[in-house]
Amino acid sequence: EEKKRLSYQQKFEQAQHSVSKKLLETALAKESNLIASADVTTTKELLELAEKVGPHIIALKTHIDIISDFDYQNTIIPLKEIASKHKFLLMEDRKFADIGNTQELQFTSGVFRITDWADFVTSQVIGGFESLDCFKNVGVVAIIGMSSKGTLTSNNYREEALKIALSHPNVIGGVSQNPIPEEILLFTPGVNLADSGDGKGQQYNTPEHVFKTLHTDFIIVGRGIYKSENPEQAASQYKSAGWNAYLTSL
Ligand code: BMP
Repeated sequence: EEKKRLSYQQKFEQAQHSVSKKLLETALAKESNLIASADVTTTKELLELAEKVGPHIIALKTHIDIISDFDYQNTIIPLKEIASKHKFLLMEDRKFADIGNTQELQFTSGVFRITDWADFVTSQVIGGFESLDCFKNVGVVAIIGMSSKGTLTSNNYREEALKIALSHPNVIGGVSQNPIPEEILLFTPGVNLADSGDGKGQQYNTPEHVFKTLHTDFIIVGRGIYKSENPEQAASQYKSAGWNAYLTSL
């Protein structure tokens, strides 16, 4: 018989970090484990997408540095309003990958001032344990393994990366295509119901696959939603597929 996973309720009860609690609470309230990746390049597209998918998601993942007309007042302030209206969190997929001092500057300064608005951020752990100390007020999702063909995140790399992730108090979870210990949350991108790849190295799995084989907690879907003719409907479909796959894996 297959090993049972912990439920969101059980994970909520054992969670230490306020952002983990918030994510799990939101998942239970909205019956969703869907994170939409908003890889669009204008403020208008970002806000329109957030408004459409908002009711179905627990978090919106941004690559804020691809927004060509970024402006704190016109991009972040309305985005935060939409997030609070539809009750989802903001996940900035910055993938920090430097020494602690530089990451701290990248996190707090420049035009993006990520520290002022992101609920949680992604970071590589290549800079070592102390490089994560600067992310005090947010949750960190550590990049353990990548979804792309030929990634250097080998077994050995993932093992070492996990040691840092599991021991650092700022870390709430990991991004991976492999199972990770249940003490931290598992975020899995590379999820698409229609495609198996994108011709640029991305490799896709279905929600069923990642819940069954990885016991993932949250699926991250980009083009499956924002490139769809009807992103609102696509978000609703991925939400149902993800939630049903979670229930089946219990
Ligand atoms: P899409 O579903 O369109 O392939 O988008 C996937 C998103 O997840 C992108 O924003 C990408 O940066 C991110 N991502 C990924 O695809 N694989 C990883 O291993 C880590 C990621 O953050």
